Amino acid sequence: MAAGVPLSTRVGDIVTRTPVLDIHTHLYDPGFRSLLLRGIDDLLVYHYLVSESFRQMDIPYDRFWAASKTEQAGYIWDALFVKHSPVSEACTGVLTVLHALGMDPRQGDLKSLRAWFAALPADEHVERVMKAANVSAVGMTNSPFDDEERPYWEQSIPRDPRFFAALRIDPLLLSWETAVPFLRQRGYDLTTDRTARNAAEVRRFLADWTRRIGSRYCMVSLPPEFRYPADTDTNWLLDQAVLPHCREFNQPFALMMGVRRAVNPSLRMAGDGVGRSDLNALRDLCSANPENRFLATCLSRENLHELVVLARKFRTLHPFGCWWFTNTPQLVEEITRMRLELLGTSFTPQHSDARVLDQLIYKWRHTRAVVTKVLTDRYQALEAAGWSVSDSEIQRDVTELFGGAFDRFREKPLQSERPVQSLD
Ligand code: RAT
Ligand code: ZN
Repeated sequence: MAAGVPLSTRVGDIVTRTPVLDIHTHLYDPGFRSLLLRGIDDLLVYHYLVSESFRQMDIPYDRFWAASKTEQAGYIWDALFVKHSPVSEACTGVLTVLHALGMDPRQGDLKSLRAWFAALPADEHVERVMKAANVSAVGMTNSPFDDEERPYWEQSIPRDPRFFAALRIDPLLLSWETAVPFLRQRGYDLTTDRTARNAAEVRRFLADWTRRIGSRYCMVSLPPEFRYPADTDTNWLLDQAVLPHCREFNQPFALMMGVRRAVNPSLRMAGDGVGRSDLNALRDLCSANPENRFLATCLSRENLHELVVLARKFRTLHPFGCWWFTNTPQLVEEITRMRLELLGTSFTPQHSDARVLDQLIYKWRHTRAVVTKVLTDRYQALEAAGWSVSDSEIQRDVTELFGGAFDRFREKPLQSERPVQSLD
């Protein structure tokens, strides 16, 4: 880049140009047809906006849920965009999307926005959004327990290689008693007893699904009450089935810690909350399983400093993302700054958690703005210490943050991290 170009511009250009590998979303590849959510109505009925809109509406929960998606979108638009200024992060996100796609929501109404999206075929829509978001690959969340999703895997559908699979196993680890009949119905011969034979059947299930979907990692979200070690089905399943499975397939196990499900069930998917986790569990998981690799993110802001310190102690632990309630510019800045200052570039700053295709645009534009700001500050600190960074070094670092570090971590050959015995 030409001499005299400000550091922030150099960093900003590289951050904007570098494609990102989005390691965790709830998107589906277009082959999954109606499971791929897209367009204005899906953007508006996003559960982040549902919970915000109820704060501004008097409509009873039941009436809202009985309404069609179009009507629900109308209620939310009216409450959050017409009657109030859309200043929250999730609202601003909708506007970032529309603006990037060339629409002015102040001109016209929801009807004309709907017509614009309706004219866009899914494949073209995917191309357009991935280009605008500059996303090269998208990690899906794939649950064999999901009755809508499973049939797609059971027939072979044409796959878009940019969408990769991740095996999600919350029901297995968190509701063993109901997971067992589900597995039995599908040909796995097991009971709820904690026996070696049952663990072997769970491993067979995990192996079958890992192969069937081509999963790149295995994943769970955990409540704040999660403890390890503990005398629970969850712990038994982890020790006897899930962690051995991840070792066998040389794949990381991803933990999303601190979600308190159904705090307000009337809000349905928007009703989940947050609780502070006990990260001693993660520490003990890492130290008791030195041949496993762990990806981890926490929902509680209070846990995120501890997570970074733990990652300094265990190179088998890779922090990722600013998840859900921490995905606001202020918190993304704080968390990313802290991670860079304590870990250098050996982490993945963000995943989008997009549920609607178009959200890739706003989630990544907003993240890129923060990453530019924070990286520029760190490079300025280097300059003050007499070390000036070249564009190729900036590029190397951004590539690392936008998927490179994740890929290297994921593909690391299995090796023992057993503590070295002391000689005395
Ligand atoms: O961020 C979200 O959309 C949440 O609803 C959750 O799905 C969370 O990301 C999860 O993966 O459990
Ligand atoms: Zn998620």
